[in-house]
Amino acid sequence: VTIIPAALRTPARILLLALLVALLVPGTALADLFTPENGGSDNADSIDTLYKIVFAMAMLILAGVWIALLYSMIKFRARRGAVPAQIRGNTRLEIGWTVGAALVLVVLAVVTFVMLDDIRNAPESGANGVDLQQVGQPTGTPDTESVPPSGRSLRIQVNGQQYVWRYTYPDAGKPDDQPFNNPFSYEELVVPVDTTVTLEIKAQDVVHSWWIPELGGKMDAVPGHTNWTWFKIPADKAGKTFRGQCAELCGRGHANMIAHVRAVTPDEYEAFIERRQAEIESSNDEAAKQRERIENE
Ligand SMILES: [Cu+2]
Repeated sequence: VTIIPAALRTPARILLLALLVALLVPGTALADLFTPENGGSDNADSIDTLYKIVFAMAMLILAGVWIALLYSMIKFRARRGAVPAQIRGNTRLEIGWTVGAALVLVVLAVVTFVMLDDIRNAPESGANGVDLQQVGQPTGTPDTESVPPSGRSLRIQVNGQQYVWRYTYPDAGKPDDQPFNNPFSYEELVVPVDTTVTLEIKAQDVVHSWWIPELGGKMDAVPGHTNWTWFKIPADKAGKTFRGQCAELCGRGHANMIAHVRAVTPDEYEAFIERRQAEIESSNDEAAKQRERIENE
């Protein structure tokens, strides 16, 4: 207490000071408390920017309303029983606040539609991305903006089921027509950086919701329907894991339905796919041997 100037040494002032210091200290913890998480993909960054613009406008309007309200309360306060002037039919005022509110909405709509392009439409993969010819790319372009204009992206199937996410990767060098031979993984999705990853999202039982906050918006996984979304992780994020969670209450085990996206270099991705394919092949061989043994008994 002795380091605090005498003028501030009342309990209320010390409390206020402590509160201000407490707000300043956990800067990083507060970084995304009021705004969407971002940093993992351009679409997440655009969502964050759009949110901040709308939030700033809303805060300005809130401040304006409160200042006018407090000013009026103090300036025009009256004694008990006094009746303030009854104003109605002020045409100029009424047109003013109608047009003002409409203008705010028009500005919001224009800003949103301008930024929606970066949020919805997938960009091309970068120069440091994985060689799509090498790792396999499904044939045929789906009718979705989640694929870049060239149609070339790493297309991964995401399947929601009670209570785990399953990912099916393209089969290197083969068309994507034999899903049971494709490399797959559960819970953790491994993706190369600087590569546009297009997700084909489905569900096999109930509605789930795919959501990795740092990689963009939510996308519902609906039985009998395919949804698409995309992300592109910057090259310097290799080695980072982005964490998410099924965002739609899907049953008793919903809380355990977590999702990780691990960003790796293109070389590491190719090695991962090769390893998975070798594991699937040896498992299939083992199963075939057992089947043969049972049939011959
Ligand atoms: Cu779920």
